[in-house]
Amino acid sequence: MSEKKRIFSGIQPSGDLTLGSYMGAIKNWVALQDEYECLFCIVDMHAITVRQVPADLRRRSLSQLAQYIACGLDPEKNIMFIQSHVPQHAELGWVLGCYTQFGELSRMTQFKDKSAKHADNITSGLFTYPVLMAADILLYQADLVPVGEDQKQHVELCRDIAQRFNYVHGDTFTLPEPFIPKMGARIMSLGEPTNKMSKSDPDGCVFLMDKPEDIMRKFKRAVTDCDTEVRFDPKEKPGISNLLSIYCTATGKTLEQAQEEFAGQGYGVFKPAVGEAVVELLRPIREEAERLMKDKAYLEGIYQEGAQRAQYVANKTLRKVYKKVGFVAK
Ligand code: AQP
Repeated sequence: MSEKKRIFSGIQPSGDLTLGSYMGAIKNWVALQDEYECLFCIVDMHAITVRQVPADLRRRSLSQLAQYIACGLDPEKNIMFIQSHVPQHAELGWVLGCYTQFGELSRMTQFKDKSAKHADNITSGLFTYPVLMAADILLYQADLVPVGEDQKQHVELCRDIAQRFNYVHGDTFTLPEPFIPKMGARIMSLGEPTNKMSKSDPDGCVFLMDKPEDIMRKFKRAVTDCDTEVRFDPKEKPGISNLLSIYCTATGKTLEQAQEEFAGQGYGVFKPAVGEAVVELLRPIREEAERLMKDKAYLEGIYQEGAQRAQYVANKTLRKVYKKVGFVAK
């Protein structure tokens, strides 16, 4: 690999890709791919921290790769792969778990939220998920991790684990920085604008593969407030503020420009305009992803080569780690 700084990021195929994951993460991946050496992963091992239907998980993993490419990620430039194809993730995950405190994991907001949502199936995998995520990042000595706001806490924990390991065993891991966009870092649900837009909440969520008529319907129904003013004020007007963020991220306009554009127009004009901006943003992505999904051999070639290239880098780190902790060389 070259001397460029390195990026690692991934998304779970636990549901279809959403407008939230696009605006919070993928959009930045595309913007940074020329400047950095990038690894983009489909983190299927994270997805099984909550129960999945196996056939759906398989289908979504492949479709996610097609959507990554359709969003503008160049498979020639970037290493794109499926996490379970690179066993070093699980191997480093085990070692790092021995450098992570129970108390640290108990404080993770996502664990608290997800264990409340899946109260009948709170697995140890769900609890130790951030350790596997730390392994994902540290294996590749990533400098930067472009994620949405909700993942900031996990990247900070990853730094703490790396720092602890480095302190005990000497310099081993690069300390990664989270890279969070100024606009679009936290896209909220269209049905419940005080909650994050999540793939597990299909009512409040726009999927990248949604048809234009579905997108328009979702935006026309988006929950707002009983006022009429299109103004950015997340506390008083969470629904409208969320729509403004989406509109600005989709069109590249500033909040000031957008507020001026819709001054005195009311929600009846504003909501469909946001819908149309998103339809135009997603149309080429959906069409290209549908085309790519018909070429399974092409996608297979990309994830197989990606796994090979990823393993080469991952192995170097893992060998170093195994030596440092005192394992006998093979
Ligand atoms: N609503 C969002 N706004 C901004 N960024 C978001 N991301 C996710 N939702 C939003 C970012 O996209 C990446 C997706 O990561 P993931 O799918 O691996 O994790 P997640 O955050 O658990 O996704 P969901 O949709 O919330 O899944 P479920 O419904 O299964 O709980 C990350 O970079 C994330 O920050």
